[in-house]
Amino acid sequence: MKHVLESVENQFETFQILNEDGKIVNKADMPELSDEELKELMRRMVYTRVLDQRSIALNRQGRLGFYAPTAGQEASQLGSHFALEKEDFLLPGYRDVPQLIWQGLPLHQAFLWSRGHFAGGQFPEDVRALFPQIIIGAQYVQAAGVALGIKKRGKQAVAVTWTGDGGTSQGDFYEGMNFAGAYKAPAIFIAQNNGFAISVPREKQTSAKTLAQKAIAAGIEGIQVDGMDVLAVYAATKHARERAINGEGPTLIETLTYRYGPHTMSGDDPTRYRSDELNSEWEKKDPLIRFRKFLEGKKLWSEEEETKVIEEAKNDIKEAIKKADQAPKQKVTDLIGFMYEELPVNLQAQMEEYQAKESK
Ligand SMILES: Cc1ncc(C[n+]2csc(CCOP(=O)(O)OP(=O)(O)O)c2C)c(N)n1
Ligand SMILES: [Mg+2]
Repeated sequence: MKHVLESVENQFETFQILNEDGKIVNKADMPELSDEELKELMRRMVYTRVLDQRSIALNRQGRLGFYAPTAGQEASQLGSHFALEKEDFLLPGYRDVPQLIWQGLPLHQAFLWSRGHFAGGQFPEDVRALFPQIIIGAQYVQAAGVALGIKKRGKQAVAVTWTGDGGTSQGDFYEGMNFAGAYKAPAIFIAQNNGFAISVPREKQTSAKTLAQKAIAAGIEGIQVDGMDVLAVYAATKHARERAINGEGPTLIETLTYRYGPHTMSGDDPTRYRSDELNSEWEKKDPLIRFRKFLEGKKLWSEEEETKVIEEAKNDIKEAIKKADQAPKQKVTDLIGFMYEELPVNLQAQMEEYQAKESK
């Protein structure tokens, strides 16, 4: 038995295209991206890094609510998202707000979502996504259902979901993949392995050598990717999307990544469970540094361009937080009205009660 396990585990190698020095190490799998697309990828990563820094600052000033930092995970989040189409359906976790922004969710709405304002969850019609899932792993089951719906309607689209390494220890993780596999539903399951579920290291969460191998039991494809390499994440997701659209079933993608900041801004202190050595080991793998080197080598990126993106991001954020501040204070009647298409009898009574109170 051990022999079988070993031989399966040893087949999972980390897929990489761009090494830490920004050099192509795998020409054969280099995705076909135009110069403009390569620059757009960099633009999005730089912008998102600024958004993270500003969100942390805004949170500390008491101007944002719940916030889960994203720095370090840009290649994993944006490389995978860049391989998708507008008609694909996104099922993100609480750390995956950047994918929603690049899918078209206005920034001020993301800020309202962070504040727990119901308007933050009312996505524009053309943003095909659920708002970020807080229940660990639950989005994997939802993604299986959405993917099956897409298949039944004969649409050329996929359902894509992101969870963390901790999410892969949940029952929902296995149920979602198994169900989607059984129906060959067009789903892409992404497990962002940032090494920790809050303070619990990945090694303590499972005996499995890789998270990607967990696909095997569901009878679906699994791949482990260097999650600090935006080109590798993009290529793996693009390939998974093609397979899904062609009726070849779902894929599990494990991205090896790291979050530089705390788990969330609600009191986590990562110095209690992560060493400076570990932090600097991962900072050397930084997705922005390596991609910047790659682009500079091709004369596609400069300091001026980067400064322009940073300024643009800062301005957008300033405007968006102003807009979020102008949102009407939420009322109990908004909350009740938003929940159901037709109000159940018990809530009708509450609605009337609060309408009367709020009109005073
Ligand atoms: C079902 C469930 N159990 C526990 C929690 C509390 N919780 C919030 S985040 C988290 C850790 C998740 O870690 P991981 O999946 O690795 O994602 P990361 O935060 O590292 O992105 C836990 C246990 C929860 N939200 N839902
Ligand atoms: Mg994690």
